[in-house]
Amino acid sequence: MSMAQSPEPLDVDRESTRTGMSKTALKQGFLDNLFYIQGRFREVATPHDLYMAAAYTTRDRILERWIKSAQHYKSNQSRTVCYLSAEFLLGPHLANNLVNLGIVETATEAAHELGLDFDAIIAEEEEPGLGNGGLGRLAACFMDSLSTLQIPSIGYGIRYEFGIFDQTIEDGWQVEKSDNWLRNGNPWEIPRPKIRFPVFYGGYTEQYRDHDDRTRTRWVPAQIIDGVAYDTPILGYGVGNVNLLRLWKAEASESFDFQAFNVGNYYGAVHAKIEAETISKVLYPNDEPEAGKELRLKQQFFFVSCSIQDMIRLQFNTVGPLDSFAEKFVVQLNDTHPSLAVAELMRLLMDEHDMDWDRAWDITHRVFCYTNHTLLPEALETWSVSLFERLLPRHLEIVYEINRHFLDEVRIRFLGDEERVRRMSLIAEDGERRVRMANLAVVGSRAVNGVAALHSELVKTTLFKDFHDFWPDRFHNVTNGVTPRRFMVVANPRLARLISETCGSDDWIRDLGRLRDLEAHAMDSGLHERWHAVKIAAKRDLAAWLKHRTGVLLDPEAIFDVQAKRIHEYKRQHLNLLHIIRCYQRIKQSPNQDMVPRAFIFGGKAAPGYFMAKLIIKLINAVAEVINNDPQINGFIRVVFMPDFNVKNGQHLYPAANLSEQISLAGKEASGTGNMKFSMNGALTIGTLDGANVEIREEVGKENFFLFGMSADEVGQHQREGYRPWEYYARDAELKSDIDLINSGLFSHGDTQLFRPLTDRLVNQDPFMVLADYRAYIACQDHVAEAYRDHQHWTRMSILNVARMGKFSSDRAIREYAEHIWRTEPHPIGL
Ligand code: 6GP
Repeated sequence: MSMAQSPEPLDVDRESTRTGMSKTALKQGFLDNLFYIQGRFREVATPHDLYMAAAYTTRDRILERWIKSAQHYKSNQSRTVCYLSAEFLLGPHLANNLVNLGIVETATEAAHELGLDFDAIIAEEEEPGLGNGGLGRLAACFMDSLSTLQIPSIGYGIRYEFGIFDQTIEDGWQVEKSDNWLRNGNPWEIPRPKIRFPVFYGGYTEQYRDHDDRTRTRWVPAQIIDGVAYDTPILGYGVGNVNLLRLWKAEASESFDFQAFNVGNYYGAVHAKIEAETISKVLYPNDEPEAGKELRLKQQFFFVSCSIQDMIRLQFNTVGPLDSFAEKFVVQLNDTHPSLAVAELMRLLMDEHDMDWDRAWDITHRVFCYTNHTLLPEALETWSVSLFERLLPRHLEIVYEINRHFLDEVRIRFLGDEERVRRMSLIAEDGERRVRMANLAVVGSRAVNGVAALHSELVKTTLFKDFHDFWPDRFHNVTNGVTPRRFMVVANPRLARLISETCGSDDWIRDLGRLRDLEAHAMDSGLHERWHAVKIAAKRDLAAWLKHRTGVLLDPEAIFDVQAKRIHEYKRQHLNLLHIIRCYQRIKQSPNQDMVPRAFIFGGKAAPGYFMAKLIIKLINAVAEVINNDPQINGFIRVVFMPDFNVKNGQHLYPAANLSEQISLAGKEASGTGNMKFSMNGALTIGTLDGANVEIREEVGKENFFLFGMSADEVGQHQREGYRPWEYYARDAELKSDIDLINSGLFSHGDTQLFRPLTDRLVNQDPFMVLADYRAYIACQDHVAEAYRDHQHWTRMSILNVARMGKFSSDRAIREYAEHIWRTEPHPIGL
């Protein structure tokens, strides 16, 4: 090592290279990290080395705050929110952490002075895709808000070695590639090899007499696996608080079976290790999945058991005796995936910590709260009793016992109503006996909430009606929100700057209600011009990005009409497609008509086993190919499918959209959060009265929202009266001709069968009532096009959409949880 290659000492004065926020300190810190951690000097550093050095330099500054937070929380015995979630879809860390540290500009200048391309460094980061979408991304927004609101909290989940698959498009079809996100190392996590808990599976239970001669139960497992903690610091915006995301990795308790090794069975000796590690190997790629997979149940128990054991350890380390466990901790169950926690806490309190049933139950049912994220029946988890018993024999006993106590109460309240008892039971008895995880979560929790007003209402009146009759006070609504740090400041810095300049401050970033200050300027033509310029710039960026990745060139003057979310029939990407085909046919029929140019942009992954969703992707690409290459269309409308929609790529999409497609069948989308992200970035929404759309429309004003389609009530009524989609097909000539065009083979090189499963399903079954809403959707899209012609007016609506989005900050959502559900207080950590 020659001296010339070691980091050049800069004048850092008293400022530490690890904590200093000045440009000089950042530069020195960066060079030190490049040299001492990556073992590189400038001349030979790869882009990845530069990214790693930037990440460590940022992390150093977060760690200092983290230690302070941890010390404060410990000595104050702060009440702690534990957010249990099988998924955390975090998105890239670097840019977000720089924003939350408040050093974006300094860091950019520092990089510039070192001769580095900072945008390229930021783009180098591979995002941890530890979630499917909906509830996983919500968990990530909530972590950001918990820290920003200075609420002590721990996110608990699984450190999947492979996250959600990377999507590529080949010949128009989705192809899944494994997501090896840890391949190049993860600078944001800190392994804690000493924070390790045994997790049991299988075996049997037995009774024994303890030293006081009481009969007790113990679980003799067949398999023991270790869970090891990996911690990621989550920094709040502009505060000293750093909370913890603790993800568990599965390891064999002994990495080598020496017995087997000694008898010469080398492969057999490592087998146990491999088997153990499968548990945290891969995320199930199903949004709202169908239950049934043994490994998934193992995963759920794995992270739940580690997390509860960890809480008990923390309880002993801070407060002491377990009696005050429910005062120290509140556990939020993110959907039913972690609901085994109810039985696991009971087991640990009784079997390991000597409590009797009543005391253990008193603590347990005060600890848990449960959020429901879907009404779709196929997503409601149940496990066959036989599988459950084989993997978790002790938990089955506990579930039965909870059920016995619970159903006794039901019987006393509703004398003779055995039908109700049957419906409310934790065990489904019709057909194969199954454990109902949602019922377990409701019975084990003191609060249950839905994620938007309409959804929470439907939870009370349909899904959990019996439970609501029984415990009306247990049910709440907390409408979802998203973090404006990532989805405005990081994703759309131009817009953020314009808003701050217009409002005279950047307070809106921590208090999104302040966006209302924009309203006073909504008529200001100067602002209109700048607003429009910001949008056009984002559209140009996206167009360049898409051109590079797909070869399709979009016209930045066209309406950017975007639908980006998981591909699912209930979200109705195919309704959007029918409109595109309508536009195409209109141009073909009268080529000279005066139409507003549009770019239709799709993004989203389909579950690998969901045939219909994959066929929809194929159809989008097939329609794109024909329309984009038709000389008569001449680029007037364009269709493009953005491959691999994830958090990072989404950040290119939200700022560039003019129109946000939120067109699910009313009653099916619990909330949606993409709807919020688009609107915050100045897109107008075309949508049904579903999920949070209802509240978005209330906030932005009905004149600034394109509403169409049946309401949830109308959907129900129509279904009760008998829905016959073929009648719509037969009666509406345009609809018929759009569907017939798909069947004609035009989009499939003459193959008239390829899309038949899709069109047949629409005409014959149409479970998500695409045809019933078709006419209203087309009419509404015509309004959109007309409205877009008046640029001034459109821009004004766009400004008002942003100005009125305050409610949809995840800070507001977390404040509501804290006040009404968790009863937690902020613990500010000074800077
Ligand atoms: C999703 C819902 O589909 C979506 O509407 C909602 O915005 C999101 O959760 C966050 O609340 N549901 C899921 O992701 C899911 O897996 C079991 O539900």
